[in-house]
Amino acid sequence: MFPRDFAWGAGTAAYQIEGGWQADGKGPSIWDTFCHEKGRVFGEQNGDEACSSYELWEKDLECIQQLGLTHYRLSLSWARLLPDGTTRHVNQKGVQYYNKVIDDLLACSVSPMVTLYHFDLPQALQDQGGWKSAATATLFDSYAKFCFQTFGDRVKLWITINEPYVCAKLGHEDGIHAPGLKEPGTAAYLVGHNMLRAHAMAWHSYNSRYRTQQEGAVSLAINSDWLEPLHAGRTEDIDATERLLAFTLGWFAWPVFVTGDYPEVMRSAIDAQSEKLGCGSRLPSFSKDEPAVLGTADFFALNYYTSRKVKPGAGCGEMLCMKSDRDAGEVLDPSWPVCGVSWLAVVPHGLRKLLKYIKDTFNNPAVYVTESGFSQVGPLQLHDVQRAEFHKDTILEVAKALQDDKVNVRGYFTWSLLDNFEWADGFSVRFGLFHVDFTDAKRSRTVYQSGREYAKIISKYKCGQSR
Ligand code: GBH
Repeated sequence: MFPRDFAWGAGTAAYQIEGGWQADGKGPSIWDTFCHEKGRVFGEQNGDEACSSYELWEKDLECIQQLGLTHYRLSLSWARLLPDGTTRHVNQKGVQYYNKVIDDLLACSVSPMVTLYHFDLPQALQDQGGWKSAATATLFDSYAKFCFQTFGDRVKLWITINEPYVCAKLGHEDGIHAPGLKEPGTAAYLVGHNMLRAHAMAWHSYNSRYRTQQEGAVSLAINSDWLEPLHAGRTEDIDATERLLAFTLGWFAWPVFVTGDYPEVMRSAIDAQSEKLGCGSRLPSFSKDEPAVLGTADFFALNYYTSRKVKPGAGCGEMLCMKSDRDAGEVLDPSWPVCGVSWLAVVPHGLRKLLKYIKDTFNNPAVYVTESGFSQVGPLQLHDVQRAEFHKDTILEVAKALQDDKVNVRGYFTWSLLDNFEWADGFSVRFGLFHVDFTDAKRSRTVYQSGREYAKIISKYKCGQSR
């Protein structure tokens, strides 16, 4: 059912697991700052220690081996490597840490997939305007080149930026992620734009300087729900679905995979709203003098969690906001169970549909499902039957996408290897295949039933029949 070289992975992100927020010369990131402010995160929690993976990497490696993963997706902390965000000063201790992680993985025949940016901008760069500033994109490119140069002899799968949508919207429109800005209807578009520029520059750097020697692949990870009109035959719902898709998946996938520019539907909706409110358009344009953004992905990296039904939405009155621009309301189908966090309706078959859509819309790219996960809240249940079922069902949908729809799926990464710091929800939401005891100084890791089941699936297919 699965190709021989299919990637069976699990993922984590630096701020969510490492801890060691001030260890060995690491600079602060926007998540350090954000969590240390009152009222930002559930229970005033923070990632100061998290899973202590900076100290306990060997324990993570044991988990990885216990699952039999072929791939492990981790992110690098920019501020651990470059404390002030620039290559003026390199923190060698940080370099040593990631060198050890990468070398240990390879020694165990596990291939690393490395994300350069998973929400944790160096605070020093935020102080100079953060992602709203065009200069941050250039500094990201320097950081990316530094990482390709330092680790690219061993890392063959790169993700530049994880979920630019989440950084832009949750960080700058809603203010519920770092840097906690609430500038509705303006900042998110600017941030998204600079992130696309940053990604494109880094891809071009890899392409022109490192690809020939290192022979790796570079992309960005795009999160998307599967969206369907609330009423299949109703024009308003169909239009609203098209708009919401353009403002989420399309926002980043269209420039990179289709036209080099934002979806027409997105631009015209923003322009129309701008005119109504008597302000200029807020969606930036790509300059012809800069490296093209079109064609800057060697594969499609998809983070999939859930699905939505869509109808025209309520805006925010006369105010400027993305909600009014996109004019789409999201509804859950009553047949979809909601488990754990309120946004996560369990819809494995949505992934198959989304994969088919990606194949048809983006010219049949190689696709990695770089995140797929299921959360647990409330009392700890190590016997997490629902999560085990979720991964089994979702992997079955991937198999159907491969076999019946001929989607070129190359891998599946569960989110997450470990229970970890779940951003604004702190430690109250658990996504791991291993439980981490955050009350224990040793941060002991215990496998969930879902971890055992995932290991069985992997061992069944890892060296299984080739197609
Ligand atoms: C992923 O994003 C992240 O990459 C990962 O770090 C994280 O741990 C994982 O999700 C689990 O959350 O709060 O109602 O505004 C997934 C995409 C998009 C899902 C934003 C949650 C927020 C809904 N996320 N969405 S709400």
